[in-house]
This record gives sequence, structure tokens and C-alpha cells, in this order.
Amino acid sequence: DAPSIAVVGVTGAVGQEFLSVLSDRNFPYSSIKMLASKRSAGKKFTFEGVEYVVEELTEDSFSGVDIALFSAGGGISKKLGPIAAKCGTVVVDNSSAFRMDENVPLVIPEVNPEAMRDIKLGKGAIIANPNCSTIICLMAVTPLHKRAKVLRMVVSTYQAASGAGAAAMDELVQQTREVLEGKQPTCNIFKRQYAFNLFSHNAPVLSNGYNEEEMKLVKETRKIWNDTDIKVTATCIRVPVMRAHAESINLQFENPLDEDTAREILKNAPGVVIIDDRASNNFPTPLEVSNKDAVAVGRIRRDVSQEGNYGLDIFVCGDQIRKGAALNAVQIAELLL
Ligand code: 11C
Repeated sequence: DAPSIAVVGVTGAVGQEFLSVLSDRNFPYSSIKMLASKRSAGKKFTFEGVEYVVEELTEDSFSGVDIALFSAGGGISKKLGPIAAKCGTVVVDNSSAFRMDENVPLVIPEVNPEAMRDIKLGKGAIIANPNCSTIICLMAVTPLHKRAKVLRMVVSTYQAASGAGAAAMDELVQQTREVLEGKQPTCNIFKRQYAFNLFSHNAPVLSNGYNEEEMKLVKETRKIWNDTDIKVTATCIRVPVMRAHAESINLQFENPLDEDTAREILKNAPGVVIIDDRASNNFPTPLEVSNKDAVAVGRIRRDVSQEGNYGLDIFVCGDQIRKGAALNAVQIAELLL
């Protein structure tokens, strides 16, 4: 029988994308519950020709639910994820609440599906969706890592508004209009001008000087690759782009890997497309991957600062709401079927 589903945080940017992805992929379901905070409860909308009323999310929401896709913030996940799992629901959680919990698999289906092999529908559990920057990075880097073993990875991100939610996307539009009209920009989400600007990622800065977003790249990579030795450093920047992240990634390998072989590996990598046309200076852009499933890779070149073929530079773009969040979660749910 098709599973019963719940979408937790259905009115948010990722919540809405869960629905589009479920529909695009013809995900089978017997019923679907639309859950959100009290504020949104009672709102009506149509999905796949059926009218739904948003229900208030409570501790009692999960009885009879097989799969719950959560994207309502870490606090809600922490509180209600374990309650849902106790009810027999498999929770696919988009927040950072359980990612580093050693009993919770952290999964990118193209990269480490084996991490969730013990999880079965009908037996409650939590599976964590990695951070969007980590997913987009590892989609491109893992196939290279499998061939030549990455020793060290240096990541610089250019992150879209969507990572901070629908309100941040709205504010970017509003600010752009205001700045063009010579008005003072409204700064409710980021407390500074975002339009025509960029700034260090808004996640809290830790005592080691890294912000939380950067440390997610460090820690989640280790867990997903099951490799505590992998050296990762990152600088995460918010740029005024709507919904796709870009990342510049420098790699150092244990074994040699020339750029043509790397291109060949990436050509065959699932969920990856190559846009790497040096002659016309055409490489991935956030706009062209927006609303797309695949992560685009380009600027594939030997790192001239390293001897021989032990270093590569690549540039990656991926839709933050789709592969960075909703699509990855739905692919996890597909592995359960
Ligand atoms: C961003 N990656 O782009 C963040 C948002 O751990 O799921 C998501 C934070 C997370 O701002």
C-alpha cells in the first residue's frame, strides 16, 4: 500500500517545495497531511486537484503517518521528531537538530544510501537531511573522492536568500526595489543591506572564528563520508541571489586525478551536469540551476599551486530549496519505499 505522508512546515519555502517534488516525481501516497503552526492552521490550498486545509501541528499529529517530511525549524524537529518516531513514523528531517546524532543517518541518496539501510517503513525513526551547502558540495566532490580520495577540501560559498527562508527572499525583492527608488532598505531579516551587497553568512559565529554554517560543512562531510581524517575548511558568504547556492571548491587528493578524468567521472555522476565551456566562458550560474534537480559543475581545472595531478579546482551551483532541501528529502523517502 502507498504510505501516508505528513508535510510539517507546509507553508514555508521548503514545505511548498516538498509538495512540488512529490508531485513531479509521482511519489505514491494514500493520504497527505498538511501541517504547520497555529498561525497558518485553517489556510486552504489545492494540491494535485484536491483541496487541503492546513492543520495545526501538535503532538497528536502523527498517528497513522508513515513518513513525515519536516521543515519547520530545529526547535520543532527537536520537540516533535522523537514523538513522531515513537508513533511509528519515519521522520525525514531537514533541520540541523539531529544531523550529528550518531544514531541518526545523515543521507544524500546518491552518496551514502547505505547509511539508512536499517530503517524500515512502519518502524519509527529519524533520518537527517544534510545542510544544503554540504549536499551541493558533496554531490560533485564525492565521485572524485571515490576515485582519488580527497585529503583536504577548501570551500567558499556564495549562498542564496532561500537558505534563510521565504521571508528573506521577500526581503531581497523588497530591498532591491527600495534601493532602486532611493529609499532606505527594510532590514528585518538580516539587519543590514542585502540588495547590491554580500556579507559573511548570518549563522552564529563560534569561538573558533568559524560560523555554524562553515562548521556544518566540516562536520557533516566527515559523517557522510564516514571519514574523520578528511580535512575541510570553509568560508560561507550570503549573496543577493534568490534560490541557488554556488560554491568554489579546491581539492587535494591522495592519488593523482587529471582534469580530463575528473570531467569524465563527473559526466557519469548521478544528479550532476557539467557546464564547462572555456571557449565561450560559459560555466554554472545560480539562475540556470534554479528550479532544477541537478547540481551543475564547471571550472574544472588542475590546481596550479599543487604538484602534478594532486589538486583540482571546481565551481558548483545547485538549487538550495530543491536538491539542497526538498528533493534530497523526497529521494530519501523514495529509498524507504
Ligand atoms: C543557508 N544552509 O543557506 C543554510 C540554511 O542547517 O539546515 C539551512 C540551515 C540548516 O543559510
